Amino acid sequence: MTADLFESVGDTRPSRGVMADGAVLLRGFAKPFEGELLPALRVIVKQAPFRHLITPGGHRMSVAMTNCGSAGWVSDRTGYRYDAIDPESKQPWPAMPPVLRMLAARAADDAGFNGFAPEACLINRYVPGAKLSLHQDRDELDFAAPIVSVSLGLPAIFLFGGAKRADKTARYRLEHGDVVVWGGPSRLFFHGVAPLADGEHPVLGRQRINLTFRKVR
Ligand code: MD6
Ligand code: FE
Repeated sequence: MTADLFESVGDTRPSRGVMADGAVLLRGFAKPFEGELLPALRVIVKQAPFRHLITPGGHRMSVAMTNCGSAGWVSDRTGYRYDAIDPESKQPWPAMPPVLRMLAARAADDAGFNGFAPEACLINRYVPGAKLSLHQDRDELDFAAPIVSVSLGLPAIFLFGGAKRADKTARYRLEHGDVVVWGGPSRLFFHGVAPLADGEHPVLGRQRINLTFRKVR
């Protein structure tokens, strides 16, 4: 039922909705930052190109990833971890641009999490068909801090469950500029992204970019 409140119907979308205790959807929150955000992302991706990581189980992820900030999320045969060094370039990840830091902090603030200072920004790139299986975000040391998630480009269906993997999932359509702030009681809830539907976004073309900001330490 709740999910229906956030379906995109013309321009009647509410600007804000509660997905669960601790999880808030801020429609279009990133739009005012777009002009600075997209050029900043292009610079990062030039320095640290998208790559398909291998899971500990040996599967190649369909989502391509990179990072900026003082730590980046990586996966390989040995497991998941945060690393200050990009394993491809052997260099530190690109610094987090002030516009990204500010967007994340303002969104968190708006959702009631004051003083959010992310160390890592994981940048995910989906092409049509790419998906993210149901998972929990639990590689961070500090679960008191929220995660701020920014969606850009093609819309995606975000699957949002509960504390147990088997819990029923709600579906939210996340569009260009939408921000989800997620913490507190739902910080460890299972979630994923359904296979991306094909389409052409006027600004980003045939892809979806998602940024997740995390406090790691
Ligand atoms: C995505 N997001 O939207 C993947 N995790 O592409 C996530 O896995 C995620 O959006 C934790 C909190 C918010 C998220
Ligand atoms: Fe996640």
